Amino acid sequence: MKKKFLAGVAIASAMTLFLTGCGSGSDDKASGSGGGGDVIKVGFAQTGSESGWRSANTDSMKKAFSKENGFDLVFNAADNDPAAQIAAVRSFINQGVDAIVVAPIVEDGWDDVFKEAADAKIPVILEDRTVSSDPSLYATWIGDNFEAEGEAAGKWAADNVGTAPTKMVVLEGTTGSSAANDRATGFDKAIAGSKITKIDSQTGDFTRDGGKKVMEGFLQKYGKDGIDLVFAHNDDMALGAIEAIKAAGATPGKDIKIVSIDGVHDGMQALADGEINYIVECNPLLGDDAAALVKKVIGKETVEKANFAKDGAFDQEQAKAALPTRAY
Ligand code: GZL
Repeated sequence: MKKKFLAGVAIASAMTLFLTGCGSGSDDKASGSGGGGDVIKVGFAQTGSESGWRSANTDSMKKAFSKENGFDLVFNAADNDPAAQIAAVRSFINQGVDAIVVAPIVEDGWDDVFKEAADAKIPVILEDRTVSSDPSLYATWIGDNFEAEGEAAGKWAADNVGTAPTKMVVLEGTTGSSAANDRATGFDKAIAGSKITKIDSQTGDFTRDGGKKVMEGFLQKYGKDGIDLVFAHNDDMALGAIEAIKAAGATPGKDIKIVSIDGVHDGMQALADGEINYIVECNPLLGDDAAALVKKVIGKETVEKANFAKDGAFDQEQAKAALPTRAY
């Protein structure tokens, strides 16, 4: 995780404890709608529908923020457009929701609209990615440890491929997103000292089509014999890269090895089929925990500033064993 984010967490936790104890903005909301079993109106600003991970995350959130669970959900998917996502949050403020949940597409640019939410006494809860704003501007965050995911992927690459000179290309996630930034940080730390050389790196925006197009460009530039390893920031881009590698007459997972992050069904299937070599999981099923956090914040209970989901990792044999019972 970003050092600033974690540093802020330490400071803000104390502030959170203080604010919650002394009545944060949500108290006013709690005395109105949302407290004491009333329906809680929540605006959820989702990134869009860019990947299999995102679909699983949206399903999890919609199931958790249901009428049966005491919520009235206003959902917006911003089609991976940061300006549209900020506009959606502003719209939630104008609608007078009780709480706002955001899966921020990018880290920067949130200060103003979060301050508007604070002025309207509407708590902001972050889900999935993080932001560079001061932690005092949001009540809490729940998600996965992206830097640890990158480090686990890099350690696998260093231990299993980087023992011999290795030419690697990287398919980066959305530019400016904490998931892309932190995975890159963790991975680069883990491969330091190995024989892996990063020869190129470009964003595929977390989409299958983006990964395919960027990989096609790398193959044109370096040739199928000029690339030994692909690090994909998510499975969807890895799946696009597989299509490009096959079209170039090479065998993914053998001629060109692939390490990826997410663990979505199609990625795990490709891993089990030997077309991907290793996947570090990023759990998208955050809905129940996010809903519980919203209820705590509305009810002025003390919450941790950072709440981490648990992630696993899989090689090809482990994927075969896990596939039949995977929840997504
Ligand atoms: C990670 C999430 C990323 C996934 C991608 O928590 O933000 O965004 O890794 C998704 O698949 O598009």
